Amino acid sequence: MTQRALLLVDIQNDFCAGGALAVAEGDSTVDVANAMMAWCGARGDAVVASLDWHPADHGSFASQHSVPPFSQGKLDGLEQTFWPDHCVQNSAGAELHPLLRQQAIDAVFHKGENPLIDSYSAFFDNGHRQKTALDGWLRQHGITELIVLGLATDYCVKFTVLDALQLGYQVNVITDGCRGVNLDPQDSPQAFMAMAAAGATLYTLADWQETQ
Ligand code: VGL
Ligand code: ZN
Repeated sequence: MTQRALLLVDIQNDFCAGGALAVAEGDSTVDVANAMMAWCGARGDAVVASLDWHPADHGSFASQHSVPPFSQGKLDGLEQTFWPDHCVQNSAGAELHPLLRQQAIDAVFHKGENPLIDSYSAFFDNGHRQKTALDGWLRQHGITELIVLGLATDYCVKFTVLDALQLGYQVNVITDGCRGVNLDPQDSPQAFMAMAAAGATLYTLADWQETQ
């Protein structure tokens, strides 16, 4: 038996309805997350969550560069989309969605705290310069397999999944538990294709519950 963990990516108010960087249907990830937490809880699987957790002057914010939100530029030498201010540390927008069953979460991992670089992946910043505590925690708990869902498909879910695969985890993605920003409407389907091509297995919640 492999040790498994459910990883909930950035299911925060700012990515949901009314939030600063609201993703279409972002809220609909919550029911899927709660269903998966119940499923995993019943089997003794760990549940962890990542939080996008930016200082108010984060370099990924368009406001810091006097450019329009969603414009493209460079940050620390890397291609960067400049976002509306979002997930500012300790703000209401950075809190987990109120309907998420938070009591079932064993550990929370913050990312995006360094104002000089963005961090889509829950494991590394975008330059792969610094690691979060997530990989160490998973290894300490003997976890080798992940089930991933959350926000946003085309950014934080995608890069979290690609890093997890590179780190050697077996990765399952619950696709209907994810929603994307979709600056281009093809971004989410392409992100799922990239995850699958890199070795992730894609399931709907119903597929997962039927086959596992
Ligand atoms: C995210 C854009 C900026 C995400 C975070 O959670 O996917 N996207 N910061
Ligand atoms: Zn962010």
